[in-house]
Amino acid sequence: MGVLNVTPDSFSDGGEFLDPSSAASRAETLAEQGADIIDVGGESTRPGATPVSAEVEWQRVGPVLERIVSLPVLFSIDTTKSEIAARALDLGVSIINDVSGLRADLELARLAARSGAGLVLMHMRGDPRTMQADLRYDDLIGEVRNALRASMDEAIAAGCEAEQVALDPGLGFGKSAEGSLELIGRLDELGTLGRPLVVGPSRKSFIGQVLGLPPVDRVEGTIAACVLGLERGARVFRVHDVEPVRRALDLADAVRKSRSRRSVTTEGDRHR
Ligand code: HH2
Repeated sequence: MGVLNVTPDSFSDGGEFLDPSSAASRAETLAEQGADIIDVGGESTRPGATPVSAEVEWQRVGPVLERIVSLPVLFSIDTTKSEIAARALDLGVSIINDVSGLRADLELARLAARSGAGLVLMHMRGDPRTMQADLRYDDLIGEVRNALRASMDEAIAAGCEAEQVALDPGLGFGKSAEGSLELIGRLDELGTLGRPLVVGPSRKSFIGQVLGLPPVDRVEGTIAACVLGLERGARVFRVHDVEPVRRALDLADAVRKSRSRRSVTTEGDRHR
C-alpha cells in the first residue's frame, strides 16, 4: 500500500503533493513501483496535527482522486469522516482506511456495509492531538487486541461482513518507540483476531529513535520493520518507499513460501 499524502503538514512528505498534477504523477510512480493499493489522505494524523474540516479535506483529495482512479491499482481513502469516504467511494475507491478504528464516525461502518468496501480499522488511544500525552500501558498487546476486537465487533454490528475488515495496531499512534518495537516483535499475538493485519511503520519516529536518522533516511528501518511484520503475520504494508519495500517483501515472502513448501513435503515424507 503506497502512501499519497495530499496535505501541507504530513510528517515526512507534507506539502510535496498538494498540487493535483504532482500528486497524480506520484500515484503513477507508486503504481509502477509495485503498489497494489494507493492510500490517499487529506488530513495529517501526525502527533499534534490540527484537524481539518470535511470541506478542506475534500478540496485536497477530490481533484487528485478524479485524476488517478483509472490507474490499474486499488485505492483506499485515509479518512475518519464518512462524508469524505462516501464521496471517494463514488469515484471508485474501494477501501476505507480509518485510523480511529470507528471511534470518530460510526457511519463509516454503515457505509462499508452498504457498499461492500474494504475497511481497515486501526488502533489509536486518544486522537492525534492527545495521543502522545500518556504512552504507558499495563499490557500493550492486550489493550491493542481488545480495542481492535471491539472495533471489528462494531463494524459487524453495523452490518459489515468480517471478511471486509483488516486490522492495524497503529505503530506510532499513542505508542512510545519501545511500544512500536514491541508491537512489531509480538504482532503474531494479534493473529487470534482472525483478520489480515496491516502495518504502517514507514519512516516513523520509532525508526528515527533507534537509528538516529531523519525521516528521509529511514527506508532501511522501514524495510526491516515490514519484513519482521511479514514473518509475524502482517499482509498489508503501508509505506512511502514502495520500490525497495516491495523488493524486500517479495524476497522475504519467497523464503516464507519455500519454507512452508518444505514443511509440507517433510510432512508428506513422514506419511510415506
Ligand atoms: N499511519 C499514518 C497514517 N495513516 N493508516 C494506517 N492504517 N496505518 C498507519 O500506520 C497509518 C495510517 C501516518 O503516516 P503518514 O500518512 O505518513 O503521516 P501523516 O499522518 O502526518 O500524514
